[in-house]
Amino acid sequence: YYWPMMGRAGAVMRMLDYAGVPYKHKSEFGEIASVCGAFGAQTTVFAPPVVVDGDYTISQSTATAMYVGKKCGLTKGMDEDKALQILADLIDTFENGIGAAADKGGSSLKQFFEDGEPSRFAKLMGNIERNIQGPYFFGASLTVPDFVLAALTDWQDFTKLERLKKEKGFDPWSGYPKAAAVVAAVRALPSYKVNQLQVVRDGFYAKDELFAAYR
Ligand SMILES: N[C@@H](CCC(=O)N[C@@H](CS)C(=O)NCC(=O)O)C(=O)O
Repeated sequence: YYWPMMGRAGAVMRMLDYAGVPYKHKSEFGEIASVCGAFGAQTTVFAPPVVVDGDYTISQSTATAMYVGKKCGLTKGMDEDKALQILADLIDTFENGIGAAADKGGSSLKQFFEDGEPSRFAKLMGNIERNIQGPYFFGASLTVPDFVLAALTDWQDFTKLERLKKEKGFDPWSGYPKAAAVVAAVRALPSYKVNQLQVVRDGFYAKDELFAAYR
């Protein structure tokens, strides 16, 4: 259950696509509301994405990703405890980091990315980079954190960072070759290209003001 886009459900859908596991994406408001506490349902999950697998229901993008990734067999070489740390680190870097800074405006985003030696962003991304054994987080095989990194990067790139690079010349990923390679590898999967669902729906692209205030 998720809105009609990849958004926070991106990792779950990409893993199911990659593993060839059939699923139904329920994206209408009434369907989403029927399972989410946020919309009044008396369930144990609050907000989308929600995964329902038989009589098992789970939410939170990171928890759903871990549940689905395990079901899809995307665990080869993965240390599950360390993977949970990495998923939380990724949320801190992307949602609580980039996303929260951008919500405060362009100058906050610039400060987050570029102020300090190293910047807060550089410290967070340095940690992510050092967690990638190479070529993927846990070595030779794609596992859950690789798909979560790619989904979070897709969201930030498509909502704002590709435009930021074009207009301001700042490429956040240039200093992190291992992370960039993970994202490129996931984007190059045939299953990634086959699923044409939009990553971002209208209304979620960063506004002109953000770029104007990035100085
Ligand atoms: N921390 C949650 C955030 C969930 C969330 O904010 N979901 C959004 C869509 S991406 C939503 O529709 N929330 C409804 C609400 O909070 O009322 C996660 O990672 O899944």
